[in-house]
Formats: sequence, C-alpha cells, structure tokens
Amino acid sequence: MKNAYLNELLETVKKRNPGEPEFIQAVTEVLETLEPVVEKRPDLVEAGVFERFVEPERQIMFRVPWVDDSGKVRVNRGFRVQFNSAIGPYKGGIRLHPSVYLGIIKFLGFEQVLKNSLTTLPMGGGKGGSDFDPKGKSDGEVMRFCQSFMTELYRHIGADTDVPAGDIGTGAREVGFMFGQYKRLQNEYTGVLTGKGLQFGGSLARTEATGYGLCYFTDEMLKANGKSFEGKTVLVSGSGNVAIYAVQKVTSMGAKVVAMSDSNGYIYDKNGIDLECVRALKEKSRRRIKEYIETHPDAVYTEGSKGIWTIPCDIALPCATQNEIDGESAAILVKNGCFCVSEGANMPSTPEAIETYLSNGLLYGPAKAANAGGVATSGLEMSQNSLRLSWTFEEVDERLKNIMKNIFASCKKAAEDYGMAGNYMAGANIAGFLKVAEAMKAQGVV
Ligand code: NDP
Ligand code: 2IT
Repeated sequence: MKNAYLNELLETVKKRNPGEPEFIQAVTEVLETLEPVVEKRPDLVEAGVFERFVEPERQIMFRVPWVDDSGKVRVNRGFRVQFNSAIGPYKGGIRLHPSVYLGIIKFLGFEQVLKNSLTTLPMGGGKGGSDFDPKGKSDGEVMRFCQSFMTELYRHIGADTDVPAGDIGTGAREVGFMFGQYKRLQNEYTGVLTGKGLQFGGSLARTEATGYGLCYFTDEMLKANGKSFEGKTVLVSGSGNVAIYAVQKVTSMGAKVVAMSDSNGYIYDKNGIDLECVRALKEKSRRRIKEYIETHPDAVYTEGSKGIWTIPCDIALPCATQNEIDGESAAILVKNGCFCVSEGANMPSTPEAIETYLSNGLLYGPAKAANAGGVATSGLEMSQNSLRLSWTFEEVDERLKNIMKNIFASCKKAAEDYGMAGNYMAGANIAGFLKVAEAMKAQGVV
C-alpha cells in the first residue's frame, strides 16, 4: 500500500488487535482497495471516518454455562460484536463452531458492515457466536446452550437495536430456541432474529437465499463478461445451508456440480451430485458427506477437504469457511482452466489466492457482494415482520434477484469510477464503504 495515512492506520489496527489474524486480513484487504477513495475524498479523512470504521462500536463477551446430558456443567464463551450502526440496526449471524474466538467474530462483523450496505437495505453490521460445538450434541443440549446464550444476549439486542440470524452451526433449530428464550425473557413478540420458522415470522425463501443469491450474482458477473453457467463444470465446497441451495440453483441454470465437501473430506461424482441424497444426509439427519458413496458407487470420497480444489472445473463456488482456498489451491484451479471463483462463504480465499485470481484474469465475485443474498432476505424478513404480513416465495425470490443484480451493478460501477474496472472486490469495498462513510460523516463524531 502506497498511501502513508492508510499504512499508519493499518499499523494501529495491528497493534490494537494482537492475535487476531483473520480480522487483520479482512481490514488489510479493504484498506488496500480504499486508497483511491482516500485520495478523492479528503473530507472523509478530515471527519475521521476511516479510523472509526475499523473500530467496533461495541464488543460483548460473556460466559455461557449449561448442563450436558450426563449432568456435567459446561462453560462456553459467547460473543456479540456490534460493529457499525450508521445505516441501520446491527445485523448479522451467530456462528457456533469450536474455532470461534473474538478475532473471527470481529472479521465477520467488519465484513458484514460493507455487505449490508451493498444490499441497499437499512442494516448496520454485527456478528455473534460461541465456541460451542453443536456436532454430536443432543437436541436437549443444544436447547440448553441456546437458552443460556440468549439469557445474556437478550439485553443487548432488539428488533430496532440488533437483529441476529444464522451462520455456521446456527440453523432453524438454534434460531427457534433462541427466539423462544428471547420472547420469554423480554415478554415481547418482535422480529428480533431472522431465519425464523415459517410459523412464527420467518420469511419464505430465507433458507434458500444465500445459495440462490450467490448464483444470481455470479450469473450477472458471467453475463457481463459474455459467459454463462450453461454446460459448465462447477465445484461447491461445504454441504451446509449455503452449499446446498447453491448446488440446487446452479444446476437449474444448466451447470453440472461434480463435488461437495464437509470438514472431513470431499466427494467427487462425475455424473453430477445427487443433491437429494446430500440433503437427506445433511439436512434431515446431520450425517457425514462420505456416506454419499454408500448409495453412489461411481462417486469417490477423499479424506481432507482441501483436495476438492484439485478437481478440474470451470467455476469454483467456495461455500464452507474462511481461508479454505490458499495460494497453492488457487494456482491449481487456474492451471486446470477454472475461469471464475465466486464466494458463498465469508472470506474463503487467502490474500495469496485472491492475488492469483486477479493476476490471471479470473472473474472473481467477492463474498461481501456474492453472498449478500442471505442477509438481504433477512432484511426482507424484518420488513415483513414490521408490516405483520408475509410475502409469497415468488415475491421474495424476485426481490432477491433484483437486489443481487443491483449489487453486481454497483460493484462494477464503483470499480470503473475509481479506475479499477473489472475488479469487483475493489468495487464492492468502495461501494459498500461510501454509503456507510457518508452516513457517519453526516451524523457527526459518534
Ligand atoms: P452450515 O453450518 O450450514 O454449513 C457449513 C459447511 O461448511 C458444512 O459443510 C461444514 O462441514 C463446512 N465447514 C465448516 N467449517 C469448516 C472448516 N473449518 N473446514 C472445512 N469445512 C468446514 O453453515 P452455512 O452454510 O450457513 O455457512 C457456510 C459459509 O457461508 C460460512 O462462511 C458463513 O459465514 C457463510 N454465509 C452464510 C450465510 C447464511 O445465510 N447461512 C450468509 C452468508 C454467508 P462440517 O459439517 O463437517 O462442519
Ligand atoms: O454472513 C452472513 O451474511 C450471514 N450469516 C447472514 C446474516 C443475516 O443476518 O442473515
């Protein structure tokens, strides 16, 4: 980075957030692409917007005690990072995974600020979570954990304050338990969480939204570059909420998905993935992806999830977790002829991987734009809750499609306006930042 002001700011961020490499990684990427904004907009520098932008408004950390099925007391750590509320109430998911610590929640919260801005809906950014591992836990254990988690969190959130939702390890079951406990403690029936069940305020198409939105965004990017999904071979990592609905939509758009994964390994099915089998394993019974080969003798299972990127493909859609594609995997993708990487997961590509995509001219759809369909539809769930109405699946899906089209258009335009045409990562960072920055400047030093 050439800009001395931004370099100094990044040094401060590094000093202030030791031991949090994911947060530093996310901030570095964004500041690097904001160099032309610093040059064009001295008024934002003057207003101290950049310094405030990289510091969360509030960070909450708390004890989450619960009792397991054998009667033993367990203790996890809970987090909620309320990053930025300039354009709306804090909004973002809750991640339940053993790898969760403050740095992960902070990077996710920071990304969420820009992502939510891109949706054009009035939502600020936040993220929460815990190092609780739902894997192998009974429904009763998950419920007691979620109730304990909400027993502290409820005082910090609210339909006009902060609206959590799902993320890794948090799906309909967990959101239901958290909603029930919030309602009991607050004695208030409001849309305080999104991703709720359809019987109690959830939106049709929210379950599908992140995966579908990823495909709508990617389709726009492909079309703008004279390409399409038709007849293409696609890799989709993960086999959770985002991955499953990305596979469903991309298949309906004419592509063939040949591989999926979980944290243990990946399956390769040259005939195209049988999604109903994956859904039966993952959505209905929480089993492992390797069981796919028991009913699909032509498919191959390989231990280790990273190997999925060695399979030749045209398009890669990482939908599992952060830093799942490193420089080495990116180089293999390029060598095998992959021409497009579009991100369903948050920050799935390391900086080396991104450098490899850009220097080889790949079409690169950055997470904060490409996966914004999930939170956008959460925003539509909030609207429906406020109206006390629910829209049809088709109506929500149509709105989602338009939002994803507009996000692509604003990334493309911002990249062009700031001299980086075709770099949608820079476009997403700049377009997302400018809206929040203008709001922060207008609201004074807060
Ligand atoms: P799920 O919990 O439904 O699924 C996660 C999937 O990724 C599982 O297949 C899981 O495998 C795999 N995975 C998780 N951690 C790792 C890891 N450390 N190494 C390898 N594989 C891993 O989560 P989602 O589908 O909701 O989330 C996936 C990604 O998409 C995350 O980055 C999330 O932040 C992002 N995202 C989610 C949105 C949503 O609406 N849900 C919206 C926008 C982004 P296993 O079962 O073995 O753990
Ligand atoms: O990363 C994300 O955008 C999400 N996990 C969805 C957040 C939301 O509030 O729906």
